[in-house]
Amino acid sequence: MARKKIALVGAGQIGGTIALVLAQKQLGDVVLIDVVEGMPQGKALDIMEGRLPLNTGTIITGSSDFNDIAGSDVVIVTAGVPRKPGMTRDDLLSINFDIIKKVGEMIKKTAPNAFVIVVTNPLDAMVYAMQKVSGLPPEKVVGMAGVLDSSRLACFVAMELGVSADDVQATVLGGHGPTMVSLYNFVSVGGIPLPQLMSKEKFDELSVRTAEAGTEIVNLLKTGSAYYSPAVCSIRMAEAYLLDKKSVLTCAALLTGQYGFKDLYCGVPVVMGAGGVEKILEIQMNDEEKAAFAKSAGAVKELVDWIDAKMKG
Ligand code: TXD
Repeated sequence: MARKKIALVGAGQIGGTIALVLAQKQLGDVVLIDVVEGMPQGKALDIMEGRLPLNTGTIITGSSDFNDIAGSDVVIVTAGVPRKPGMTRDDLLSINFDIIKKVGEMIKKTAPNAFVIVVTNPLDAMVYAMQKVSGLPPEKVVGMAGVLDSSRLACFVAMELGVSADDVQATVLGGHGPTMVSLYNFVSVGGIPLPQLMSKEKFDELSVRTAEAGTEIVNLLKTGSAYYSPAVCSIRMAEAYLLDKKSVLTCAALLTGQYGFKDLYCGVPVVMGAGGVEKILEIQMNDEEKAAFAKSAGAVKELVDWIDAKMKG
């Protein structure tokens, strides 16, 4: 079987970390692409030189030429400008839209069969733009956020209960922003429903911390945003696709009527496999959760309207 090709567009903090972990996982050869001349080449060579102790034969190359996206099986897009303290994700809208447009046009031309995972913020709007610009089937264009937001909630629950984080499953839906929706009844701790182990009041505190988790890290780092956990969450999605795992995870997917919304990317649970988003799962929420989801989707809609106007103009 031919080796898979994974293009990482954006070789900054998240892109570089993804390259290192992909080398360990040996899912395919990696090309790191960035506009900064020398940096992707340097990071690629640096990881290449660590392959003996990493026990891997993965080939990682660096490039400043978007043509090197050509023929990729998976493209993970982190290219853009990250948040600085005081900036919201939406402040990034205009700058990052221009970047996504360029990348999307190149994917359309050179890698039309790729599975595209967008990470760049504001996430739901950027993945929407990517699908429109690239013209790829919506099931092959997804946004990474729900895996991270759910992993953050699972982390906080595990810390609170003093249990192993990998025994906690959580589901966070909606847009990747302050309106994201953490679901109390959908957290399981080693198979035990969370309401049997934690009060709703305590959960609500953790849910607020989850919605603010990105900002908490931005404020600590001061020079950028989270990157280790976003990197490994992106890889979880690439792995689901490349290994046809049929993973059940939350990602930004194009809604075509599910949850009462149409032509909008928003975080929902899906089945992810070789077909990309093979199914959007519609789960039963209570009235409070439904209202919170509608509010969150409404916030995404405002950004999407901006993009639609920009694409027409
Ligand atoms: O859950 C999520 N989706 C996220 C998203 C979690 C954390 C961070 N999230 C967003 O990912 C963040 O707000 C940014 O928009 C992206 C990338 O974050 P990262 O921390 O990796 O940012 P860096 O280190 O600044 O890397 C971005 C790189 C940088 O090296 C630029 O030179 C490059 O993008 N860049 C480009 N590469 C290719 N092509 C173009 N046009 C380009 N412009 C900038």
